[in-house]
Amino acid sequence: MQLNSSFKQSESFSLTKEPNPEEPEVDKEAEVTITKPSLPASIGEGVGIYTGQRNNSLAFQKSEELQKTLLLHRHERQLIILQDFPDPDALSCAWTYQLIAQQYDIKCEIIYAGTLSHQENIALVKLTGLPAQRWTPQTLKGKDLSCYQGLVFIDNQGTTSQLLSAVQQAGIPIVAVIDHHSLQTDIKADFVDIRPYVRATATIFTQYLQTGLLSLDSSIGQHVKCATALMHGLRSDTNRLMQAQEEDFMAAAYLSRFYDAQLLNAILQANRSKRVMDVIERSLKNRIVQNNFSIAGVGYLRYDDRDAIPQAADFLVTEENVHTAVVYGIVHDEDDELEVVIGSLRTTKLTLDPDEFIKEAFGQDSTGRFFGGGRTGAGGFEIPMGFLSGSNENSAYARMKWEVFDAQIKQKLLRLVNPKDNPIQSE
Ligand SMILES: [Mn+2]
Repeated sequence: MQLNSSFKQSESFSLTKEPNPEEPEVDKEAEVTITKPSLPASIGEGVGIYTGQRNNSLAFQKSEELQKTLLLHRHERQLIILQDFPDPDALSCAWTYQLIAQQYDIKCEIIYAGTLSHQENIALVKLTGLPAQRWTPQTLKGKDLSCYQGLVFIDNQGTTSQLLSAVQQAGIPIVAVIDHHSLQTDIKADFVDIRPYVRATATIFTQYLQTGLLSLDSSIGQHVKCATALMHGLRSDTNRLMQAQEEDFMAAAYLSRFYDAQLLNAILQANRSKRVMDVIERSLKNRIVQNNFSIAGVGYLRYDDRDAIPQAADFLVTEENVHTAVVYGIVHDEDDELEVVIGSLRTTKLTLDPDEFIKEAFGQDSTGRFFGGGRTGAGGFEIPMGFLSGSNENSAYARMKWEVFDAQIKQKLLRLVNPKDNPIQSE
């Protein structure tokens, strides 16, 4: 596993203003083989005490490492793999990587296996011309994967993509993993930049831009659109900057020089579909509130409406006396008869770690893989239904199946919400 000292360093990251004697000094003078990224004076000077030293040195070090990696992989074709249901943070960062890599004659295709289901994501892709493509596992079968020399995982570590096993079987090596979720799996890659304390991968990518990996130019339409996409990613992963920390604000400040506020507004104005509104209504109707947790099962929903689940959780967590909301449902893909239980957690409770909570609640599958995880304030889980998938033409059977999953998920959650209760007897 190639996790270097800077990753370990990041784990113990804190907002302390004291200089950390253990922090290794990055010897920039030693890097003679590559062009040193040039840091604009405005982020190096006069900007707060701790960011001045610590974060900049990590950002520099990682930018230099990434630059070296890209130099080693010049003229390649790479696949950037996003989670099955990519969000604005993932989409914008993948685009940024593509633009950075272009300078090294690396051609990247941005792919995801699921669907763009949130209305804002569809608007983002359409309005900015963001070059992401949907490749289902079927699409992959028809592709000649031998023309790709590298895989890149952005805003994920491969564990949330259906495409992972197929691309790994094709023997394509992992070139880079850039993410802000907690470490999900053992990673072997040329370049790893995982910073769980950063609120958005867009912050990491903006730092790459700031250290000179790509100089944004307001007169280039694509740069303006990409900066707008990054601003959207950053905002949406930080609950409109409300959970942003200094680094995220610094990144937003930098992007503010380039982004198109009107375009961002147009993306944010995208309306919810009626079906999404219906799922939110079901979540309101079905919710149970215990110990400041709001828990709602919403039954079956179509694959394309999957994003209604996090949106319902976003809404439920706004209720008075609720700090954490969990919403889940059975998502079905009509073509494949594939069913999976999908859930989202949202919390405003600072001491609740969504990653820990979800791993503790649902545990692991038979291969040792967790059913979900999370980042600050948010988490998600996916439980494949395997043999029980399909046959929902029989509505009594479909209802029974839902009731069993609903009861099982509630039991697992309530065990953590009310540690002393036995939820079966209490209901
Ligand atoms: Mn993210």
